[in-house]
Amino acid sequence: RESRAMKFQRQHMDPDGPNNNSNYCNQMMRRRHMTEGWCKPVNTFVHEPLVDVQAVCLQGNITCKNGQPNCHKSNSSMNITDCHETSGSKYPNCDYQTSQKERHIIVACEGNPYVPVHFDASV
Ligand code: UM3
Repeated sequence: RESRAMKFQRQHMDPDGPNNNSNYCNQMMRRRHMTEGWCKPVNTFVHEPLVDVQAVCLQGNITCKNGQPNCHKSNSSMNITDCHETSGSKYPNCDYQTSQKERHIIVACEGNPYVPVHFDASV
């Protein structure tokens, strides 16, 4: 079955993006299987090399939103796309707003190797 590390990559990694396309989130949320059974309401894609995102696990250690101690904030800002479900979206016709940003990312890391398993926030 899919590991938590592989799930992070499926849900949050798109190194070859962003494409300047207002349909990006509608396409990617479906292609990455986040519109099956429900519409995942908020999801961020990171457009940086995987090694650079994995390296965030060695950067500034902070508390996660859920109180766990294993979150890390990137030293540099990164190219990301936030996908937000629109007010008119109705499963199974999941509809998203696409917003490109440059932000520091905060990820939770786990395991050995210590790798990203959850996207906590961008700041
Ligand atoms: N989420 C993002 N980006 C944000 C905030 C939240 O992708 O800026 C996602 C991450 C979580 C989900 O899914 O919302 C619930 O918090 P994950 O644990 O599978 O990464």
